[in-house]
Amino acid sequence: MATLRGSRLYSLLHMTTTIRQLPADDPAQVAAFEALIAAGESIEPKDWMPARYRSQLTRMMSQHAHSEVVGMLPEGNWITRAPSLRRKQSLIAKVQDEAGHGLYIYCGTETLGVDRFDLFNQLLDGTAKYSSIFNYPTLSWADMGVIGWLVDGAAIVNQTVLAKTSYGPYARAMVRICKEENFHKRQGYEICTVLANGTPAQRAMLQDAVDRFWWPSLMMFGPSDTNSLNSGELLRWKVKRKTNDELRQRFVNLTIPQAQALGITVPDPDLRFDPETKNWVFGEIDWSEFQQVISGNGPCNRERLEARRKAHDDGQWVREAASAHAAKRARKTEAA
Ligand code: BYC
Repeated sequence: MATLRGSRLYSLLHMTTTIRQLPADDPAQVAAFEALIAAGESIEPKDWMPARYRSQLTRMMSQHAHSEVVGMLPEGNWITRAPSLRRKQSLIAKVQDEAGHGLYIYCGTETLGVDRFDLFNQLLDGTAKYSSIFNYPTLSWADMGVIGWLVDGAAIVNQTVLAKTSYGPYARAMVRICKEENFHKRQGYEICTVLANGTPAQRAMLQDAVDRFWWPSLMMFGPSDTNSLNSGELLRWKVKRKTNDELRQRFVNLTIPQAQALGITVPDPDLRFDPETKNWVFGEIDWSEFQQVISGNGPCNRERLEARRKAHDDGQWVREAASAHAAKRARKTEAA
């Protein structure tokens, strides 16, 4: 595998150094920074920020960018098998949007002083996380509908709140991304509507897709609040504005009426509406499955990374050609 700017060792060393050798922050600067956060000001790239704020954002934003790029793979599998030209066009556009989202967020991450090539290397050598949801297979056309409806729906719930995050470049990227995600969700829900009103076989295909994607969609919001290691710090610095469980509950409350409108069920025998809290109370998530998936042992983790590495290797000539072109232009400008 050809990696950029060195080897797996380079990346591992880089990550270890970043995590272990965070400089000690000046308490007066920390106090001024926290006062800005308390006043609801946004933090911009040239502002002073605690080393830990920088590293937490780098972690979260790079995982998010990787998720967008890996997220292209399960849907990309269905472009050649879309049932009509219209469906093919909208699926291509959606997958292309996801590449764009990855690009905005990698750019945003670079405003924190990291090099996106280091981040790519961490993804390619398997040391970086990306969203658990993309490690599940897409077995039928209904999965394209259900991913748009549930996965993009979950992403919207999470990202609408992130559009108010304290780091300016990330918040602004989220505003644009959320607008596009809304189209993604609608195209997905529209596929689901057509299948729900179709033949018995189409309805069964939709129900099967919901049965497979329901629980993984709830896992997208991360571990329960009691086990979320990063939430305390991220909430204090207003990087996160709601907890994992709050967002998960909001997603369930929004989604169950949509499932009812489609006439399908979610695979949860404990689901019930609580009239007092007005919440849809749901059953226990299988956290051991979640741990397996985020540790690299989900149904498709290996396949996804192999596909990503192949795409990266196949793109080597494009990067070389672009660099040669940029060097030629620079020489011409110098000579002029
Ligand atoms: N998958 O302390 P916690 C999309 C990790 S793209 C994998 O609660 P935090 C879309 C977590 O990283 C969707 N890992 O973490 C794209 C942490 O590990 P480390 C991506 C997960 O950061 C294409 C550990 O578990 N969206 O929607 O406070 C097509 C403990 O968790 C997951 C984003 O990335 C997971 N699901 O909260 C369609 C949004 N959950 O790093 C759709 C930005 C947790 O300490 N990110 N982990 O080793 C976030 O909002 C937050 O980072 C999370 C996790 C809510 C995901």
